Amino acid sequence: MGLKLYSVSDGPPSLACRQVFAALDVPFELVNVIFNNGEHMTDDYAKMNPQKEIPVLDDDGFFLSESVAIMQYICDKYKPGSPLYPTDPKARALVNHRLLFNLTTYYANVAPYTMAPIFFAYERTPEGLKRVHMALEVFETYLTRLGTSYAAGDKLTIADFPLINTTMTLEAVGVDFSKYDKINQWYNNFKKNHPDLWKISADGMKEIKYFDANPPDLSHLNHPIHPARKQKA
Ligand SMILES: N[C@@H](CCC(=O)N[C@@H](CS)C(=O)NCC(=O)O)C(=O)O
Repeated sequence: MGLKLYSVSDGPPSLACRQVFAALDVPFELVNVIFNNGEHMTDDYAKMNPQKEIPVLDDDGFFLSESVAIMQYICDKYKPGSPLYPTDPKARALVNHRLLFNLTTYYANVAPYTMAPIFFAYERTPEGLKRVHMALEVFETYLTRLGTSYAAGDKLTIADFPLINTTMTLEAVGVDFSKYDKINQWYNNFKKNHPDLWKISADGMKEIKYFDANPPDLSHLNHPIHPARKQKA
């Protein structure tokens, strides 16, 4: 009963949802899903989320997946009117835009370079890095044009969390993004001004760094999409 978040401890979408709970001070039960054991690939898990992805929210039997939908729902249901998800149409539109920008462009181009090669048989290619920089350029442009200290305005909003966690994966695997002044300023401000929220990302980053240095053999998952990388003997 109550509010449960099925979450993976190093997954950027899961970390973003946890940051919303923490920022709003909404109590919930954290259910740790072990990705490397394929706990998200079972038939039972598919009853909660047919996409077999983590995170999933269970609000007393109301199941919701997709981290963006989860973040929006937590705000709307548990802290309506919070500055974290403003109700003014333009302010909210900017938040929604940044959330979708992360989903479709920033994370979509960064994660295949940073995260996927850790867990599966993908390479970090120059082409992949080009895509990362294309996404960074666009994000830098948004921050420059808006000229605010947060991603969607002068205050922290739910848009910052997924963007922070995408950027964290770049730091975790050592991609140099130092030339993007606005991104660095925004990222460092978040770390400095929201240490408790940053700790959620930092703990995830520790795990990503560990797995990047010690890539796991996930061939036992028989993943339907991702090619397994066998451990070198
Ligand atoms: N669009 C989804 C993406 C969630 C996602 O990709 N989660 C990863 C873990 S970080 C996952 O569950 N992947 C399943 C798999 O690769 O088998 C969201 O934002 O919630």
